[in-house]
Amino acid sequence: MYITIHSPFLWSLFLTILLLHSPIFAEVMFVDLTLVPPSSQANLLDTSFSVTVGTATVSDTDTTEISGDVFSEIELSFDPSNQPDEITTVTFNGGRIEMTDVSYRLNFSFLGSIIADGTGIAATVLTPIPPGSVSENTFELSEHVVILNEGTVYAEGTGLIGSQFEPMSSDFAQEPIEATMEGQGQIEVTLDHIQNEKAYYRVLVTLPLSIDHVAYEESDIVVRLGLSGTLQAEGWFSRCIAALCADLTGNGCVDVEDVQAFSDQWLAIGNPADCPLTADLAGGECYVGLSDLAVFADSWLVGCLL
Ligand SMILES: [Ca+2]
Ligand SMILES: [Ca+2]
Repeated sequence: MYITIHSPFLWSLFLTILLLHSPIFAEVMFVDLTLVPPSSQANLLDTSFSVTVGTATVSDTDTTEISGDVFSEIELSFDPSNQPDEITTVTFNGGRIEMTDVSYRLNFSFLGSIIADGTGIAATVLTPIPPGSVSENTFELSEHVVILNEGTVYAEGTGLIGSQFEPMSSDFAQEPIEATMEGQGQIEVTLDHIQNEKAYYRVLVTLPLSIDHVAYEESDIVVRLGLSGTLQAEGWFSRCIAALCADLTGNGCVDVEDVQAFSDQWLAIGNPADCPLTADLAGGECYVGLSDLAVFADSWLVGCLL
């Protein structure tokens, strides 16, 4: 069959493929990490609310269950048997983590009490200066931030303390709290199974959280919010492990016809849970971009009779 390449774009894609045609380098995977169900080990956080009046501090604690997801971008390499070799970077790109509501009651004995409620609180995780580095499956939390950006904390007092303590309200949507972290997180990638020329991997991220935030400070009253525990989230990605994954026309050879088919899906986006894009050869994020092109280029002319 005689094929003509009409569009200049197709030509440039074609030339890029020829240039990229080289051994594969580290691959970037886009993984939607979902928080695992809360247990005593993870996603059940201890929170605290404390009020210091003068030199006396009264505090109360409550637990909160967290759920939701964290979008991540992971760069890693694979050995010839498709086992994960080395994870080099991890970048968190947001997502939404919900907290169940919390309430606190602080007793100042005969002086009265302060009642506080945290409702509708949600947060997101970001890497301010991407990418975040990973060494031996460990990353520094100082390279990432948790931002509380939804929900409110409302507190008011009764009795004598109530007359000293103006009702306080923090709206995180109006004034987000950006919490920097210390310590180290863990990231693990394991090969789960291989099916239809694709390898499927599981990612597990463990992130110890410790937030201590001054929510209010006026004359001799200081209000602090605390949060500690472990966030754990898991996700999946797949990658093409056979060169003929790039044979999009299904004739057993990766050639210019496949470039045409590839370009038809170039920059297309679909639902990762049921991805219709055959050209999504890498990343498993159901998007056809440069990392897919690199895999395509690596498969160039495989199976073709020359
Ligand atoms: Ca083909
Ligand atoms: Ca892709």
